[in-house]
Amino acid sequence: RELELDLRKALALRQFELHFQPQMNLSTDRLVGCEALIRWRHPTRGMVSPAEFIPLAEETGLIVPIGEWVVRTACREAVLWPESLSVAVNLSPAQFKSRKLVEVVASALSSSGLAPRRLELEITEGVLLQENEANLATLHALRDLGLRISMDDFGTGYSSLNYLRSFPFDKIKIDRSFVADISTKPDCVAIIRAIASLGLSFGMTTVAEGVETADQMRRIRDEGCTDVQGYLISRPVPAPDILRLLDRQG
Ligand code: G
Ligand code: G
Ligand code: MN
Ligand code: NA
Repeated sequence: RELELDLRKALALRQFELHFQPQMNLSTDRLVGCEALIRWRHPTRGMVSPAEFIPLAEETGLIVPIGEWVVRTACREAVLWPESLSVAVNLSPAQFKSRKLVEVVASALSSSGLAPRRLELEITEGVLLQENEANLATLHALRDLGLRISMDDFGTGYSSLNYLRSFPFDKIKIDRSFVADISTKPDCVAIIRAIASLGLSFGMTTVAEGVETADQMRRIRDEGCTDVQGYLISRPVPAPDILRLLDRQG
């Protein structure tokens, strides 16, 4: 496959970029962190979406070197930001199978000089679904480095609630499908309220994802989520734009 051959060369040819999407705290209305999202600038296809190439990178194992580049680059950028801002990196299931993961993350932290508490790793339920014991041990080893762990896309997989018992996450990211319908569907309001309350009981931050309208934001505030992320705050942007957003907030 042509895309696969191109993907093998993309790292060496420096075709990847990281964009960052800010997250805002709802009690202070200030930016508290950014999620790093990879972008592939392909020489002929233009920007290829990670939704397209991350699955391919997973199948081929290329996610391991690409993921290493992501975490190193994210730490190097975040160390230039104010200390109040954290950076979140997405990890996919195949990265958890790599023996090197903990070592790579530790090395990214120490070589960048980023304080470990400013790094967040986002995992989806798929990670815990596979090889439960080994993956739990990896999660604990990562946590022992001093960083934070988020459960991404919460509410979309199976037995989400059980995962909250098996591992103490620092943050729950409420899947944007619930947010998308919050203005029109009472059941989505009820689900978001329940997750916010669960987060409060467990001492976890709750971030509503995909917030696009002022009405969604108002409802999310009312339901007790602690943070928001979405186009209403900002689209994912290159690192220099994050510094401009911070300037504007004063
Ligand atoms: O940014 P965008 O909405 O196009 O991202 C699409 C998907 O790709 C999301 O599910 C996101 O979590 C995933 N993704 C983006 N960047 C990374 C990355 O660096 N590593 C992994 N594993 N997934 C990523
Ligand atoms: O799976 P994960 O939650 O990591 O994916 C994040 C994805 O969500 C990114 O691809 C990002 O571009 C996208 N995203 C971020 N904010 C919004 C939003 O407000 N609306 C929509 N539709 N997508 C968003
Ligand atoms: Mn994510
Ligand atoms: Na998500």
